[in-house]
Amino acid sequence: MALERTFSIIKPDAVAKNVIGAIYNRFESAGLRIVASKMVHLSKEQAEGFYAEHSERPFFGALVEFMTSGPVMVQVLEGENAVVKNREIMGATNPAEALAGTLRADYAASIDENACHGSDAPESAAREIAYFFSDEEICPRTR
Ligand code: RTP
Ligand code: MG
Repeated sequence: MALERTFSIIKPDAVAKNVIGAIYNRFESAGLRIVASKMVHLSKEQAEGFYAEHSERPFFGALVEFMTSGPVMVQVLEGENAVVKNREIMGATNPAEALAGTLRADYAASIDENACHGSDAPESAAREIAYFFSDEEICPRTR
């Protein structure tokens, strides 16, 4: 299978818990490569735009407030089947339902503060990557 890219966020709760390195280790151990990365503190406008598909949902205000509560790490992950693989590494949205050994089982406190984001399809991955990174900021493997 060809290489695929997905977009990932380590959310403010996980950054505050000081587990960026531990989470990067999970990605790398699963064969995903970090090909772009930066720390950002999202503005309200950035968070609202990123989660625009959820703007009519009852949890939208709380989601935006949480996502702007502290810095996040945003990254592009590259590898075979990267979208699905990252979702498997993350576990279910609600940590109470996440399988043992997944990021959300290990690091998330609740469905509202659930440690990480991962694109849910190749199309959303392309849109989300472009939301945060220019082409020049992405450094694919060369060796
Ligand atoms: P994400 O987009 O953050 O990777 O999470 P996801 O695909 O697993 O879940 P999604 O349905 O896209 O929801 C986005 C975020 O909104 C919050 N949420 N709260 N209270 C609720 O019922 C509820 N449902 C979703 C979660 O924080 C979820 O990550
Ligand atoms: Mg989602």
